[in-house]
Amino acid sequence: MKRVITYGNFDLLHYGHINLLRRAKEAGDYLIVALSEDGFSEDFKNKKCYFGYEERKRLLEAIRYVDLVVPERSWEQKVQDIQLYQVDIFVMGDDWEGKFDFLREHCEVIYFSRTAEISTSQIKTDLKNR
Ligand code: C2G
Repeated sequence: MKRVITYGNFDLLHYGHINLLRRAKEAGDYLIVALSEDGFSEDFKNKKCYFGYEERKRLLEAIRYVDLVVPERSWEQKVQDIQLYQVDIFVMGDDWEGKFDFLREHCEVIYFSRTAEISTSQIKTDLKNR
């Protein structure tokens, strides 16, 4: 069984995220999502989530492609996660292209193209301008 992992806030969840999760699942058989905890997101990613961790976790668990949601608490946990969850493939959108190549000694690394036309900031702007 090929185990895949990916990381993110997934807030506000939109079809760009779903496109990523679908391709991540298609790359293997079992998809783990390491979901940024609120504190990590605010303190280290400078992103204040609209939905709290528990709500974002429930949303992700309702997606057919997602098999397990675990917390992302630090930038440094990826190698440990790959070992702990016996991960074969690490996946991220290509806005992260090259940033996680150091993981190639532990597992396959794939960067999928982002869904260009949508982003949470774009959604917020569009809603404001309505
Ligand atoms: N994504 C995408 N297309 C979009 C928006 C996002 O493919 N239009 C992808 C991103 O490339 C990422 C995933 O969806 O792979 C989650 O996006 P975010 O929630 O913005 O994740 P990010 O804040 O980049 O956190 O340790 C890694 C970080 O936690 C990644």
